[in-house]
Amino acid sequence: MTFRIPPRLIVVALVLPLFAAASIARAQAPRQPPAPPAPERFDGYQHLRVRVESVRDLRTLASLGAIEAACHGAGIGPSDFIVPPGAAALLDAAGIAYSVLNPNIQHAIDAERAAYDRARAAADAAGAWDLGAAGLRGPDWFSTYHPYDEISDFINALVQAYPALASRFSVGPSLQQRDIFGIRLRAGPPGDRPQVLLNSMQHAREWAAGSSTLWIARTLLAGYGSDPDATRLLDSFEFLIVPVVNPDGYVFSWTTTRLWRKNRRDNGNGTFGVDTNRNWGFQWGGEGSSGTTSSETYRGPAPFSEPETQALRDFVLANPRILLHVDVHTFSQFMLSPWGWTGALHPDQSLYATLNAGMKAAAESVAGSLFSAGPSYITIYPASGVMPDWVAGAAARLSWTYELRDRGEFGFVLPPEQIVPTAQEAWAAVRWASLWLLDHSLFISFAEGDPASVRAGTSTAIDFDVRRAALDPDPDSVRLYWRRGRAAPFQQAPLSTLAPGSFRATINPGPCNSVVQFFIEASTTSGLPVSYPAAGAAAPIEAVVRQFSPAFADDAEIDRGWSLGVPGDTATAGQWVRGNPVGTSAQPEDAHSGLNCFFTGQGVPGGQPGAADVDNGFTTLLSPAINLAGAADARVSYWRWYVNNTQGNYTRDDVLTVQVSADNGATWTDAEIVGPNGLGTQGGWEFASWYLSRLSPPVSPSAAVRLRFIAADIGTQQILEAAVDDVLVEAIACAGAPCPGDWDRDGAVLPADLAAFVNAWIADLAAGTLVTDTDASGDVTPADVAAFVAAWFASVSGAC
Ligand code: 0X9
Ligand code: ZN
Repeated sequence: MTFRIPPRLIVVALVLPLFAAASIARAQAPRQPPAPPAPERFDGYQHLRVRVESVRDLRTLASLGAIEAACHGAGIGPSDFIVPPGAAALLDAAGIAYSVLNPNIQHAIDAERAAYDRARAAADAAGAWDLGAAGLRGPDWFSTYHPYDEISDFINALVQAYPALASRFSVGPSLQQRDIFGIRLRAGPPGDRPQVLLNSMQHAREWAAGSSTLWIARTLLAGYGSDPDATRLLDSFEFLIVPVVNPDGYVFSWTTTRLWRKNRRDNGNGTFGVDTNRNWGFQWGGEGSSGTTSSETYRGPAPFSEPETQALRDFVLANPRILLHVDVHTFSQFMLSPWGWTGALHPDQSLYATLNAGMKAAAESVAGSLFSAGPSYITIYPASGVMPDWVAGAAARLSWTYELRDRGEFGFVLPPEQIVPTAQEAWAAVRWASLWLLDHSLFISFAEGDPASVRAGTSTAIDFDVRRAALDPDPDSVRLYWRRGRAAPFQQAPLSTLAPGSFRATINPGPCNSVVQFFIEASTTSGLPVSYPAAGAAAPIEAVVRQFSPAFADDAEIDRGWSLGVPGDTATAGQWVRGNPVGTSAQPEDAHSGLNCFFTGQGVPGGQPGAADVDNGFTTLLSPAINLAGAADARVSYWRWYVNNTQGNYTRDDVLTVQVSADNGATWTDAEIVGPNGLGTQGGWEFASWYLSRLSPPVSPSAAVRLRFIAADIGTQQILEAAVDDVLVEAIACAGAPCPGDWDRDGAVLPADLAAFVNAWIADLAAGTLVTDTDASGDVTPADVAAFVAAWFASVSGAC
């Protein structure tokens, strides 16, 4: 195939005259040499997912000229490589297992270029691209990828089409003096509105990342005034979108090497390129970055040595109202929160976890693509000097890396038909996070979810968090207001601080079966009041006061009837045992408490971590039947340990599944699934707790409740170890039924209950909600008053 220089986009210019500024920007960009060498070809190059089992395997791959395709750095486990023709046969000979994700990279590259040439010819013939904005003729601009100049022209065309909403800006020049341009989107004057920064293509070859941020820009603009979300977002935020952070690399990926990643720095020793996403000056130089100039993750000679990172750094610093930042990449379908440089959790992890879950669900709801979300280091791999770590760490903004489609089938050369579906997923996630931040000035939450039950007693603790979301909280402003029943005035609960942002309120609830209502108030440091729930006293949380009594407690010191493995288990090694574990790098040395715990497979002292881990299937730890008959709910808690070295493994396997059954094991409901990557997969004892009533679907307590822990090693073999200790199941119940005369559920039967009932009955006559249909006749009648009065008299005379 002969390479054709992408023709300068004059078509759009004919239809939509461009601003002079844009022409100047383009005039500054160096022209391509008149006859560039033909692009490098990748005929017969294959994209493989290789099961790397040793450092020797890595050396073999390197000697075959394998290119790391997802930049994990050298590691054991499944990793993607692009290998030259013939390499697969040599891997076979070396006994290294792999699966073929793409049998010939060049086919995808050829198809991609053919699609561009076709679209380009159609645009020339029609005299325009269809920009989806101004109703132009011609091929859809998003039906193909576009070279740098055409992207620049597209930005100008958007600005031209939406002058009231959009403007072009420049972040600065690249190393080769190309403009790193961006588009600013907002409706109305700037005011002090928060900003959202989206940038893409730090990595040149990740073309679908660039088309996605451009598509988001177009979607916001085209939707303003018609789509309620786009309208609200442009009314509330200023969006700053920088589609091509690394223009030199991007141009090179069109002209010469399609799979080029880094910028085009001449390293002076025959190698080219610094990975800008290892060059940021926060924890620069650490794990997951390379000092070798030829490496795909070469960090550069010093933090911020590159003009691209300098310019973007200065741009972020010059825009202090950036609240949300997403650095968009491809591929592998992840939403990655900080940190990348350490496995330690970010101080705002609870906020990040909430946003991770919401963005993942939003992206998955578009077309069913699966995304994984979690802190970068433990969810994909360590990387230091990455932009989001600097944005979160040095500039204190909320920051993510997105990895868009796919999971390896096409990788960086994603077919153009997937440009729009990929962008729609990115947009869904960005939209969800931005809207969430508009609705949440502060992040107020209960550790185990909004309580449905509180513990009976005179001094009951309610623990909750008040942390930053869009704004910072004033810790001195935090209050919890509560009352017995539904009618008394609210009172302020005494509070203590458990940790920064974590609080404990102490209340004195009424007897079992009464209710308490409560809500939280706090202010931002800027004085904005926030209530949780949002309506505060008008719609508080209501919880029933109940006894929490241990129905089953097992510290694993003695045999309390668990089954270590069940019929149907498939693991050939590493089955559950109970005992005193011998530590390896994967398995605990000590039980959580006492000597013993449950764990998967006993290693030998000083043995390999892979010895006696779970292999080739799953192994089940099954509890004895637990009697929860008559309970309203139950709380299950335990300490678990789980190690799964699946970093960089994009397929969903190798998880620890915890399930519960209310029918003695006939049917099961998932309680939690730990892994395959992210939180809870790095070893160490971790506490988990959940309520039967909160599961999906909710589980009703019965006389034969069972728990099971299933540790699975599916697919490629992993080092996998699980352990469980200190299982506690608490029945949540009251001895009797709620007192029928206690209308306001404050725990006392008083004349006020009669008055309250009559008021509610009068309201019900009009509203017809049937809350006062005491005699269950299906209608609100005077007989209901009579029935309630009778119940009230029975109650005061001691019937309950
Ligand atoms: O390695 C990168 O820079 C990103 N992945 S990519 O395949 N697009 O190159 C991921 C960076 C995310 N951060 C960490 N892994 N720490
Ligand atoms: Zn990337």
